[in-house]
Amino acid sequence: AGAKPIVISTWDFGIPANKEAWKVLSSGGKAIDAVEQGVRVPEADPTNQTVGYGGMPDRDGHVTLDACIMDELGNCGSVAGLEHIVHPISVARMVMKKTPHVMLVGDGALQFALENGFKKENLLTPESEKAWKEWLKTARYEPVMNIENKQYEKAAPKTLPGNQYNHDTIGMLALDSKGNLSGACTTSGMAFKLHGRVGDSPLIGAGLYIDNEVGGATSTGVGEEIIRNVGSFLVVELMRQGYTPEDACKEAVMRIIKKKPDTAKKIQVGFLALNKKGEYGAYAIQSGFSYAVCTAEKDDLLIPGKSYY
Ligand code: SD4
Repeated sequence: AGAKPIVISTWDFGIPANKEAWKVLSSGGKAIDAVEQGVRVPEADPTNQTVGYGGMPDRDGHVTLDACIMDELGNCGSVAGLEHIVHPISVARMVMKKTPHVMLVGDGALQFALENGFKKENLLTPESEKAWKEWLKTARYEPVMNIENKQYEKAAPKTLPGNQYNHDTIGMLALDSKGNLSGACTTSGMAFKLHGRVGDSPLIGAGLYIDNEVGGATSTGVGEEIIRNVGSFLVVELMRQGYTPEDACKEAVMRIIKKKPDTAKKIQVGFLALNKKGEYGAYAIQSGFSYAVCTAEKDDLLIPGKSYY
């Protein structure tokens, strides 16, 4: 009790998302409500081509969304490959609340959403459709780096088909005034992925993990490498052993680099962690990763994540 609330989230679009989450936290609300409200902001933003509405489609032109949410009691809900719904995070929360399951996928997730009052909408914006059609000309699947990474923008310019807007999931972690932790993670996944491909973001333990005794972690980047290492769970378990949030994120990144040094040179993966005391940290393979922090004192901070390269 008597904790100082804090919310942190991935990338610069975490700033407006944190603001929304902060409204909940600053009025004494629950972390689980804060993270849901927070990530709904980028989900609804059509200019954000990596989350929710406006997200990049898969190679067949379908916008398929992945999201999960986890609370302080270890309750969790998740959807993967969900089409036509602007707020997959709220569907994930409903899976958590209303069903005996953790995860729904594809048509079943859509059916569940529609039965629960979510509206069916077209998520493919003209901009994302245009980028997809451009990509189809070569149809090369080369997920190279996040768009903020200047160093790699040269090698893989945004204009090069297949490289646009590939990794920018929002992962958010919050600690509320009662000292409870929750997290949310939502994405349209890797642009131009195979139809049916699921990333780390909707997988509890990979894209997100919360243990209210210890802390929480979330991830962004090439999901396959995060899944292989059960990244977010690993970060939380390392914090349990006494690692600081940043050291835990670093060790999780090092596992990826150690196992696949050549792959790691060419991809981005970043972890973000928050512990029970409200201490936070991040670490990424490549430079260019950033995260947003919001507390009563430090409103709207954007922090460059440390990185291996
Ligand atoms: C995925 N991790 O689907 C997501 C993509 C991502 O920043 O994080 N982008 O693999």
